[in-house]
Amino acid sequence: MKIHNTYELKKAVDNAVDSVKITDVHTHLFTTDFGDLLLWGVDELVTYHYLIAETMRCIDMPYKAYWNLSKKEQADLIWNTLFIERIPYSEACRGVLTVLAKLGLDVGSRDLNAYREYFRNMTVEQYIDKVFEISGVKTIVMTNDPFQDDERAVWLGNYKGDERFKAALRIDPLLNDWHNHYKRLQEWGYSVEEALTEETLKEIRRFLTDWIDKMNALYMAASLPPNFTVPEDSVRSKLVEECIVPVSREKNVPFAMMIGVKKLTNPELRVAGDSVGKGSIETVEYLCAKYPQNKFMVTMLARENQHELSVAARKFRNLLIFGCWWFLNNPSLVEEMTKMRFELLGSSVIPQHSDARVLDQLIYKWSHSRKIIADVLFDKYSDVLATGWTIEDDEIKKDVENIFGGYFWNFLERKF
Ligand code: FIX
Ligand code: ZN
Repeated sequence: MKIHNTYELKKAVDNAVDSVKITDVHTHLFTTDFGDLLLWGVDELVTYHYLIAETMRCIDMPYKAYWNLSKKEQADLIWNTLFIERIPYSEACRGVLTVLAKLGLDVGSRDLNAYREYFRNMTVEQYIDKVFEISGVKTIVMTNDPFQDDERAVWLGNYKGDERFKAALRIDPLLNDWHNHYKRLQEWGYSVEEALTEETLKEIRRFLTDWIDKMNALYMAASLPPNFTVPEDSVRSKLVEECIVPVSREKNVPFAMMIGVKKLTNPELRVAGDSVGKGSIETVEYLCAKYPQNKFMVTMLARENQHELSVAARKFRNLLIFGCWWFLNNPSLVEEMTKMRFELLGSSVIPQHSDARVLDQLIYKWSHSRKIIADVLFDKYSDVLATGWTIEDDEIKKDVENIFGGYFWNFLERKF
């Protein structure tokens, strides 16, 4: 049906965005095969590391004392500090309230114990179904690291899987800390040594191939520091060009570079202690230009990298940019980045991923992002209509399906 006015446009955009089934290309969630690695429920939600960082700003408790508290005590402390003593309007705080509201709980009661009751008789399987239904997420991509022993054991044991959960092979230890991890590959039967001999490089390629096959990984990924540079005279640069790139091309799986993390800026905050630094767009441009048959997915953590990354994506069809990552996943920056990306790239971008670490977060991260992306799309479509161009509601539906996952699946299929 042709759209005749902004009322019909708003309705068509809201219907399409509210009903689209999402592919979430980057999360830290796990199938039930992995047991406690899958975090869920209100205490995990309230002790999300974003909220730990925000709480520790407000109290003088020694970090060590916080880490010695039980999970319930940590949640009680965070709840009291950020939700009772203050109005919870940071994005991570508001997210908790959105989850509680979407679950139909009495948010106004501010009663954490009542919220805990809700989960008392819930099984994880029931809750996975509920969260996928409420959030409108159809498929999530996990972060799977063979160097994590408890996770590795499941892959080597009786992993059954769940159609809704896909795998991504995460290789930070290999790329960022080869010196301390090459012995792991030796233990696992790969004839590597610390020096990157031809034999070692061949065996690293075999390791990557084995795990892509074992996991049926959709892509390989690594979180990389602001100074990540290729080419340079370094182990990491050699591993990228001699191992990651050839295996990525041969298996036709993208290499996802997540650039700009300053690890443990405050080590006492542990998982909450990482910060951000501007990365090198020249490295992204170099890799995309030198390896046109390879596919690269890139997200950068610094706001300062966003415009040049969008311009780089204009230059290279083998570059797919994704998400408003971590410290960028706030309404003001999601709107700014989404507008810029749609204006520079049209729909050939993945505007968002959730990065959910706790299952429940799919509900709020996607509720918040859907609204912003819908508003930006409405603006863009309105501008198009204002020229006299016509738009059909089916075209809007197709465009929305594309940006909430279709373009990602299409990118995985493409061979350059
Ligand atoms: O490297 C990553 O995948 C990051 O997303 C995480 O390490 C980070 O802690 C996070 O969850 C951010 O949202
Ligand atoms: Zn992540």
